[in-house]
Amino acid sequence: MAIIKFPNQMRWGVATASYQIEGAVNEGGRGKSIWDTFSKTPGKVLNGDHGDVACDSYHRYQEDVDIISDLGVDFYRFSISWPRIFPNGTDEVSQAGLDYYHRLVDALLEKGIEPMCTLYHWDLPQALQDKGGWENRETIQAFTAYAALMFKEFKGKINYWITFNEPWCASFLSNYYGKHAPGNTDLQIAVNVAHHMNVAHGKAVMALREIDEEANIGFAPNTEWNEPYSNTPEDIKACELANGFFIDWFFDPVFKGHYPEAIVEIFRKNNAFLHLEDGDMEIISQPIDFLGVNYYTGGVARYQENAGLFETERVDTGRQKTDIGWDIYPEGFYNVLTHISNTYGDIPIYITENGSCYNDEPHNGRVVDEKRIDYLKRHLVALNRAIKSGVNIKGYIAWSLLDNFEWAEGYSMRFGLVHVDYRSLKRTKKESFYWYKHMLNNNFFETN
Ligand code: JSK
Repeated sequence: MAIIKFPNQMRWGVATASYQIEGAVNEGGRGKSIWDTFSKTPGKVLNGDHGDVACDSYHRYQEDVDIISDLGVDFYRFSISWPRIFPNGTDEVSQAGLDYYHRLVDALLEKGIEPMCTLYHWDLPQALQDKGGWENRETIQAFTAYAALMFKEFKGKINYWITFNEPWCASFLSNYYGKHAPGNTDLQIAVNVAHHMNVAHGKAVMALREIDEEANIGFAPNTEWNEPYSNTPEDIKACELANGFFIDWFFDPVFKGHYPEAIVEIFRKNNAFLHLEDGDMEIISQPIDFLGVNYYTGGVARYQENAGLFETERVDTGRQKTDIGWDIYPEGFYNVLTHISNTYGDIPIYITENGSCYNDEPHNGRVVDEKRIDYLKRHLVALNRAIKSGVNIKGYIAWSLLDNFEWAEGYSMRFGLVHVDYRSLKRTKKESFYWYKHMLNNNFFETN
């Protein structure tokens, strides 16, 4: 047994995203997003699930804010649905959409909860997709206008902004692997999309500097950690590339002002090329205030000829998995954080997502999700080790407040600290909710 104690300044939170929880897709003048289209396309989402109702947080936000307040966190990380604000992506603004987020943010502030707001958590207005979406450089300008409006509207209320959540998912998973909206399977499109999102990120940072000198801004890439199966140069290189696809590809442009040559070379071999315009890299590499890190999983990997873009394959070493099939790999969390700190310097880091999928159901009003508590503890130990090693960790935000629409997995995969019954929409706090509440009340916990 050991006592794991966090610094007193450490801040804690819980996260959600608009399309995953809000529902009310036809209310308040909201326009369609690419996830409305994708989820209604047969075969794209498990069981034909979609976000029409989701957790109904559009109507139940006050109940959700009360739950967050009871949890006792400092931060609530949520996202704004771009098509609630600009139903057609650009031009006319929906006042009802703005009003909804003002009600939510005011309810948070009323309870002393700091809002952390993500601008792009994957729900692009369908009207923009109809004009090419993120493949089209005009979307950069549309995003900048949307971001600037949000900065003006919420100045003094929202002091933490995240431009893009998991740009790897929004570019490669969505446009090369075809698993998320809009569902393309073309590496050139994915590379263009990734680059345009990076430019849009930089433009939004520049807009914030003009509008609000007090507020902080960052982005939240998703990370994985692949540990080489052996110490052969082939396995080591394969893992560097696999990790670099998530980390270097998205971090180097922002922190170093260039793309990583090894990965550019692999794309080139696959006939996908970077198209840069003058000034793009200066825009992308604007200084940011903090980095968000999302981490869920990792594992052991090795070189395998012709295995995907990076000729890398995961090896099942018999580790435990969560219910979504992802390896539980807390050492990878420690390795990602120390690697980022060593490579990119002392930037303040918020863990913007970490959590686990376990599909426990209520029995007599209780959801006994001991495995989620165990996952949390093991990742908080890894986080604590990273802090002790000098990584500049400012906060930890658990994914997720609620069970919700888990994208291509629909409602079948539950990540919440709070259970949602999708028929009655009743919320039930899980044992992990009470564990987290108790832990952050104390700022320490005991391992067992
Ligand atoms: C969870 C990553 C944001 C928040 C959470 C899903 C994810 C994923 C999911 C990779 C992936 C699937 C599957 C198949 C093919 C490529 C959300 N985070 N979340 N984060 N990441 N194979 N390649 N070798 O809901 O909204 O890939 O991959």
